[in-house]
Amino acid sequence: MKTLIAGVDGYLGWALALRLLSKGHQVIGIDNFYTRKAVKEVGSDSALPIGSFHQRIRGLPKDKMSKIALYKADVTDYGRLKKIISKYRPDSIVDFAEQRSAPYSMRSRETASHTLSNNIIGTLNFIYAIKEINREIHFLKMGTMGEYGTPNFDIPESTFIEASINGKTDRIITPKYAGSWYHWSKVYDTDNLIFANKIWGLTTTDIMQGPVYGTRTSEITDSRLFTRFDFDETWGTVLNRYCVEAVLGMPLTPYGSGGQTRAFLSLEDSVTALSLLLENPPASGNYRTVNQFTETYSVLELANIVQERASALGLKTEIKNVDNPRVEAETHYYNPERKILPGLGLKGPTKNLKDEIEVIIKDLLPYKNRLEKHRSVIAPKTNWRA
Ligand code: USQ
Repeated sequence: MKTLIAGVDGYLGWALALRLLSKGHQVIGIDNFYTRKAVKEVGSDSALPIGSFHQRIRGLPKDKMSKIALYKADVTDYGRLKKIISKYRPDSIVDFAEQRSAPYSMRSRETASHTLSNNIIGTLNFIYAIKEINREIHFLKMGTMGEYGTPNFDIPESTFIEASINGKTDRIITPKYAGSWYHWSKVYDTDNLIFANKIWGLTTTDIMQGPVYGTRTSEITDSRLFTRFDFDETWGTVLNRYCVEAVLGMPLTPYGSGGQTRAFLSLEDSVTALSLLLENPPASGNYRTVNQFTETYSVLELANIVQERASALGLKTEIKNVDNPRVEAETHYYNPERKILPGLGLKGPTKNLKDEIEVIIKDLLPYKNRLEKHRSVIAPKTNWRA
């Protein structure tokens, strides 16, 4: 299989490239290296050191090195994107090349505008490139569980649901109610993909993924192969942040009362899920919605688990609920459906959450001094209400 990964330099992009290469697939990677720059701009850095992209490729075994090509390219540059896709004519395209931070999107009009234009236009460019070059390319688009918000109904793993309004029944797109401009940008992408599927029959998998945690996959066996790992308030996600806080002896920071429940999965399970979806595309011309996660937890439950694991490793950690900078429900129903990935073989978490947390903390400990330099970027500053 020949797969183009947009955003190949990112947390998931690099880990997926390693997985596909290890399965003998060919990878064409593109990236504009925006995340590296944006993380530096907030005064932070990846907790785990990563080389330049070319250094990373040179660290691969020779047989894998020859199976990956890299292009510095921006997905909003349609001409360049189309040229690369035309040159390689991949079987599948994975799109991670989106501004991925909710807090960044909420900082100002400019960051909201950048998020919406980068994400929506990037996806539109892929839609047009696939339509023009080869409509059989399977497009695997990274959406988010956050598209749905936290509704008081089970979140179905289906694009449409039947609804009755004033006594009349019809099929409607499953309702979405996102919680940041970032999450809304993914809702708009979803609508555009559903429409492109309707008019041109593009074969699409739209992945509704929850927050990912972890430092390792089966391919990340030594530090030269590390993927990036962010922990600052803008670019880090909750469980990865807690692990850094534990390593630094800082209090763990559930926002508000901590009852916010989300659908989590490990980096290992994320790349397993992604490769299963790539190797098992929907029937030609179909659009498929997948809820990608393995377990649900509230952010307070996770803080308790990290505290306990950290303590087993000799790290004393407090939990300190902080004023919630976001506008979100802290007590709510949450029950997303999960059938497609278990049907393909990803039944539950491959590794126990507690063990994974221990692996993350052990991977971070050698870099404690590096993390110390960035202590000040951990506390939340971006306020949704401001
Ligand atoms: N949270 C805390 N403490 C923290 C950080 C976050 O309690 O120190 C809470 C947030 O208030 C929120 C939850 O944890 O309720 C998740 O926040 P997050 O920062 O881990 O994740 P989020 O902003 O939702 O976005 C992340 C990724 C995004 C992905 C999304 C999946 O950055 O790219 O799409 O997770 S989901 O959350 O399901 O929408």
